Amino acid sequence: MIGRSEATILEQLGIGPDSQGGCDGQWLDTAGDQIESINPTTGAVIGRVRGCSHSDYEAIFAAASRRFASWRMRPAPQRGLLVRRLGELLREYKEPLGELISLEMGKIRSEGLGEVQEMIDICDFAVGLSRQLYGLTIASERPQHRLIEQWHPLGPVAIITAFNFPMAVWSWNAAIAAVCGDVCLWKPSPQTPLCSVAVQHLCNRAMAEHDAAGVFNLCVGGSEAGGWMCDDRRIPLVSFTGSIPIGRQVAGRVASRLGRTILELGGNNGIIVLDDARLDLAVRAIAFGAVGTSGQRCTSTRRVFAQRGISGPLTEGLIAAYQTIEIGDPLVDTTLMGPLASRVAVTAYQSALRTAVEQGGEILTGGRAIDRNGFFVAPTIVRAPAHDRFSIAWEETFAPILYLFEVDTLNRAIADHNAVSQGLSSAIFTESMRSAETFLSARGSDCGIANVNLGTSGAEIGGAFGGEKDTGGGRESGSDAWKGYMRRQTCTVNWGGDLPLAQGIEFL
Ligand code: UN1
Repeated sequence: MIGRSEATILEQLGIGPDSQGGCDGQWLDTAGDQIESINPTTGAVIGRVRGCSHSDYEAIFAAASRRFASWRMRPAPQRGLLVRRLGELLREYKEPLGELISLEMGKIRSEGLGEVQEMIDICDFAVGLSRQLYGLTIASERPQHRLIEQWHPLGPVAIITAFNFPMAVWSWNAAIAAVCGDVCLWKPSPQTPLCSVAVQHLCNRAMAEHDAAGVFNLCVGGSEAGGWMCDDRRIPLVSFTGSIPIGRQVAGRVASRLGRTILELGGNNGIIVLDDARLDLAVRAIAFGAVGTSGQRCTSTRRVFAQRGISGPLTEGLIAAYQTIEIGDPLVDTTLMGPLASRVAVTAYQSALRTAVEQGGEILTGGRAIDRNGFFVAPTIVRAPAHDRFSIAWEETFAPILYLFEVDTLNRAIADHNAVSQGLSSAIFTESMRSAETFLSARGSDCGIANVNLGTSGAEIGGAFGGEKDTGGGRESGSDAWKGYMRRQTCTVNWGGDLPLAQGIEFL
């Protein structure tokens, strides 16, 4: 089946050929640079968005900050109602939103819909959370004293997102921040401005119905706009998703004014497959991890460490699976792999493969750009020499390139797996409890995510999402990641008639 037309999708979402990229509940007449949205499947322009100037940014900030003054005092379960409404709207518009993601970013339709589902899920999670922002009561050492910990809203939060999850990354931050009592300023990737405009339209409706204009704000722009947020002392938290080099700059700039960051940067995710693994599961998981989203998830599988006994059948199984992958228009139902996001990404793919071959890698399947409109490449498997002599595999190339290593032991596999600078997601395939638990133990995977008998990508929103080392250490989404969006206050109340000092100190 062929997907609906570009015009139908845009019309359903209320997006015209020219949009404004600044909004605080009302669309601003923005005066920044015009950003073109390109369809990576065709290379053609989908629409244009006018970015924000510095004075647009100031106007949006002012509205957000005015809203914060009242929003922080609204009871959290009532703040949850705004997010509940947003979740309802996302359900209603799931199809066109998912299809817009495919149009503007290139991921296949079912993954686009899956991305919107992640937004719906995080809204549900945040609504529940709005009644569970618990603090602790701690035993005080002093008589007739009560010692408690409570959590307060932090302030205006900047959310800077990447092209590969052009809607969901925002939601993992914004839904949680909103119930925590923060207001949000979103700077999306300039590669996917229409996705942000579409989501903001829905935010506007939810905010209008809940007297909450200024909670979700949009500020489309390039790196300059991100810089305004990083350097703005009025913004206590910058949540940044993107590359390690830019993340380093963000971390430095925000830290120099002693602000907080939540960083979700690059991954270089590996899967260990031991001789006793279920081959069928491993093949499917690796294929989805390496080829899904055309290898452009930060959780994409990039390295496989196969034990010697299973390496042959695994390699054959993967090559066979790759032959069945249909590449093409991401809105066509049978397509399993769409284009890369840009021409630059195609060049990076080609250059990584050149280096891989120079360093002794052998291309087993794929290995070339596809000659057609748009930014298409063939998914590629490279048989790699020893990990420590193959430095191209230490880098994250945002493309469907999989490096296969052969290892003798679990210990060798873990050592090689952990030898890279990134630490986002990891997995092992084995039927042995001891091997699986070793991988999950303190001497096992050093990543923020470690899975057994499933792949590296496709995490659920209920867990905390993020990674260690150069991945940046931030956690978003579920579990107790909400604490990153609030300020903790320790309060001691003396309800007695005396003034005992802690640590038994006598004074006056
Ligand atoms: C990303 O690629 O930036 O675990 C996030 C996953 C998705 C999130 C990916 N839930 O693959």
